Amino acid sequence: VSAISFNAKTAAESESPALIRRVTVTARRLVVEWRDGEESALPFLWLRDSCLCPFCRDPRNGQRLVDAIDLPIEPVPRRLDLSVSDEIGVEWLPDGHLSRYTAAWLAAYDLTDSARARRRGRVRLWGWEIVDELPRVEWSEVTLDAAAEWRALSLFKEFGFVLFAGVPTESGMVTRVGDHFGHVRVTNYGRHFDVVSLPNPDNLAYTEAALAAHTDNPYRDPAPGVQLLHCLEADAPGGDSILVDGFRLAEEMRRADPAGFELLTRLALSFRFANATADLAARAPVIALDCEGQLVAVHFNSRSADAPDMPAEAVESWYAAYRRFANLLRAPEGELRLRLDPGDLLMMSNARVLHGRTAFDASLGRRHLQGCYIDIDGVLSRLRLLSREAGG
Ligand code: NM2
Ligand code: OGA
Ligand code: ZN
Ligand code: ZN
Repeated sequence: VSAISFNAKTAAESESPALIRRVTVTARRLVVEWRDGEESALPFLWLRDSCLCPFCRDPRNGQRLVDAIDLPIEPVPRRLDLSVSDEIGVEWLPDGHLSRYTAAWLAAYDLTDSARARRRGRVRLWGWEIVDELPRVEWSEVTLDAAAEWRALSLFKEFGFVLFAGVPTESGMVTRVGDHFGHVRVTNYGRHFDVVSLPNPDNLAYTEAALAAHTDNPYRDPAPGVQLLHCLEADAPGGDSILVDGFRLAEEMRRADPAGFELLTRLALSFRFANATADLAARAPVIALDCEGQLVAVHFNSRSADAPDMPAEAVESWYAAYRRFANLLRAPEGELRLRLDPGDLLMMSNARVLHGRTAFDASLGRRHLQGCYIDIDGVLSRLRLLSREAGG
């Protein structure tokens, strides 16, 4: 089949400048040439399967009414209709089905590398240098203004954390904030937990000891996606907070030691937490990737690491890789050091950002944080809803 090309309706024929300049049909692709000269080559099968017409999607709820397996195996356009600016109408062979695709839809779902990267969202990898430009939002603004809330969640997505300032220092407020953005996950630690120094602690978090940067609860399946920590009292000397961008250092590890990186993604570590009422165990790699090799999560918590369960012949090289990554995580240029004041609330991706604290002296003053966990899906849902309102 030779390429057939169609000139889209020109800008002069409509009010706004057209986004689509030209549409070409090749053997298996509809090629859209955009105003800026970029091209998208969209497979017929994918287009036909993505049809938005009322026979393919229920207009009441947008849910699909057809399964890809019931579609023609090799759909081919018989005719294109370009009479409406920035819309492509397709009549399909062999079944005569009619589909329409708007430029906005095609741009949003485009399959080019840049479009796919845009959909993943902007990620800003950071180190100590962001100390003067923290992703920080006043809580009072969030409660009054959807745009401020959108900004806060966009910062959370970009940096992996956001600091809310001025959250009322009331017990249980942390779960109010958690339920606002998602659904609080009840665990063996309760709906929320109090991080204070206790006489007979069942977890090292409940002491005055320093906590090296870690992710929480890797012994849980799934590990909590998001952690909230609300500072209620901070009179004790010490107890400064440390945040580390695990994704930045995982990318550095990938560059500096590809073989070590690969070991940390391929071999799982065993994590465990056991006390009188819980015995939690899960296996997870220190660095988790998705099926395309993108970072999904870092699991790093030496306090809860069980004896590694891995093939004996892999042990030495795995430890060498682990040591290298742990040293990257400890390097001062990666550490963001903050002192939380009462009313500060950190909301962190527990998959990306590691947190820790310096030791404190509870004999000289009180220190009290309250924390809870929520899942990430609720947070991202909230961000999409707010983006919808913003027309984005
Ligand atoms: N606490 C504070 O994951 C961990 O074990 C860190 C978690 C006990 C809920 C501490
Ligand atoms: C925790 C924790 C940090 C702090 O409780 O898991 O990491 O600042 N606490 O006490
Ligand atoms: Zn359809
Ligand atoms: Zn923690």
